[in-house]
Amino acid sequence: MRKLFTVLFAFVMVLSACGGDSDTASGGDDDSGDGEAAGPTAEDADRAVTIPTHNWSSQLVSAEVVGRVLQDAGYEVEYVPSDSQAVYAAMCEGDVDLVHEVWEGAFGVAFQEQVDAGCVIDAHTHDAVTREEWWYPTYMEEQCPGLPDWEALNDCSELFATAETGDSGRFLGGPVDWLKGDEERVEGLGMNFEVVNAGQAATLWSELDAAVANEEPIVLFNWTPNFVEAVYEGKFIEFPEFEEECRTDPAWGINPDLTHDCGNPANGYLKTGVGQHFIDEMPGAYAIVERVDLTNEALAAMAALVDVDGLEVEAAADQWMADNEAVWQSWLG
Ligand code: TMO
Repeated sequence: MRKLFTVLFAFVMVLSACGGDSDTASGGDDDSGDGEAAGPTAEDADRAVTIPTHNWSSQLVSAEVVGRVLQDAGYEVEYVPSDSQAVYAAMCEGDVDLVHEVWEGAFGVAFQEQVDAGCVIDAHTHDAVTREEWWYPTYMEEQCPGLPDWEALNDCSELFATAETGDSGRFLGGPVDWLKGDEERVEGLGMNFEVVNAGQAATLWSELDAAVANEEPIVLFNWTPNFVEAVYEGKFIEFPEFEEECRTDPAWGINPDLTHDCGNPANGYLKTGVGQHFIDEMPGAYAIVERVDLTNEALAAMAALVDVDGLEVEAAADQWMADNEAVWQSWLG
């Protein structure tokens, strides 16, 4: 019975592939006949795969790597610089095909909204386990006993005060499109801190470097996997443990009147999301994208090639691909 179904299904697939949907004409219907290699199939639309680029190093390098793997298989690729929150609505609308670094802490809410709407598909959970949180260099533990506990940090808030923040401590947050709920957290937990957002990721790293050189107080946004752990010693602040309700239900947690009285997920996911339109229009390309798997080691290495070794994104992708040929070859299937 199962065999019969398989045969019938295959027959229907052949019929529909031959049906020649004119708006999904083949881009790479090669007639070499061997038909084994991954690559554009008769069902793939003749257009470029659109990949968004964002404002942190591992994403830029991995976007380049994913694009080159698709190109290697015969697809065209187009990069679309995108806001890292708005990209999920853009993917729902069909303006980009995939987001291959969906970090739970920053983008879980925006991503899930589109998954719930049915236009974005949760295509893969990467091997990487992620954390995005307030972070300090280890020498702060001498100046501020009790770290990494958040209440200990709050008791030391004056240490972090600057002319800009007056009597409040200064927390250096990431660019505003990495929505972390930092201001809401400060309010929800009643902390004596002011959030100052960096314009770009590079500002985080240059301020960290300058503070470490003189062992000056700093608490800033950081994440893992990243290059930072290989270069600086430090820890994440331990806030009350994350639960989904913390973001939505004021009654949850130690503050009965406000949300965000907790940290970000300590063992967050990293996912690949794709537009349903992409699966429909480019099944061959989707089959490759679905196999892309990023590990903590891969992301940290990609970030380090740019932020430690100073390579341009394209050169970093060259290097990572040369060092990890078996990994990306396996994505080709
Ligand atoms: C999404 N990010 C890794 C910058 O937190």
